[in-house]
Amino acid sequence: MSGIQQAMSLLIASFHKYSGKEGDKLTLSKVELKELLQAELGEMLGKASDKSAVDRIFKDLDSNKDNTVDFKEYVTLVSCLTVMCNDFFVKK
Ligand SMILES: [Ca+2]
Repeated sequence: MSGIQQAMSLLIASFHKYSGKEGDKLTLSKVELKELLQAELGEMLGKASDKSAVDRIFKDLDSNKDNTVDFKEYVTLVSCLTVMCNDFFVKK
């Protein structure tokens, strides 16, 4: 597999690792999102562990307002963070 294909399959696997924990297996609840943020993006997001930050991120990501974060909404987070990382390295 190419690097991008590997990244894609890791993104998919990482989502399902958390989305399958409770409720709908294909979406992230707020609890699942919090676990994902802390375990996978903790060092990047820093204060994502505090409750108001998680609430805000969840609200921002849930663009269709169905109170869950589906795969498409999750990919939006990952792509925004990826763009931010790229900007950081390009400007360095
Ligand atoms: Ca949603």
